[in-house]
Amino acid sequence: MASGRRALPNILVTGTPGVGKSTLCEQLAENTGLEWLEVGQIAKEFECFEEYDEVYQCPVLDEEKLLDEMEDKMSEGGRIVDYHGCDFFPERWFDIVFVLRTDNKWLYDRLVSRGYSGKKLEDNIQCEIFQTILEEAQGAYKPEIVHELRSDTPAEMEDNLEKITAWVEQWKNGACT
Ligand code: DAT
Repeated sequence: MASGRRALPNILVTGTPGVGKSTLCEQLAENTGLEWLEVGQIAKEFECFEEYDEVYQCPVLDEEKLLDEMEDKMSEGGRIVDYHGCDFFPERWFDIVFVLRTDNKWLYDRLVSRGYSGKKLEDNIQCEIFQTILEEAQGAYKPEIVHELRSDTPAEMEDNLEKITAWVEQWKNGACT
């Protein structure tokens, strides 16, 4: 067992919008008792925004302010974080990183039903085609803690949930390094 290991792990779930991060995290928090930190909610609550991006129709995140707001909880451990980017978080925060991946034939419909259109829709589809977030995660964290998971179907979502829940249980029992 590594020295200085947290009693409860911190987990990052990342991937293109629509791949299933929040659906997975909500159930994972329920299964494991870990606290799910919704980055979007924290950003809103503490007003961690700089300006408004007209093209993407969303406010631009003030990353430094957000990280300051999250630091105490992340240092404690036992948190699940989901976000569609991952390289601005401190590497030391996470014990394991999951990158959810979805085939575009599914992702397109999910994003359209969320109201995405035009450039925002196309850019997010391209982001998934070019596996941008996977490469971002692989560049920001040690390869052995980065895991790519398919999230095309409800069965795959269930399987991912079971595997991650089992991993957390092992950690709680001191079996992971
Ligand atoms: P994200 O948080 O990555 O933006 P989400 O959890 O909000 O994604 O999911 C977007 C939509 O897609 C939501 O209606 C649930 C559905 N979905 C997510 N993962 C799925 C999967 N593996 N199989 C079927 N539907 C899925």
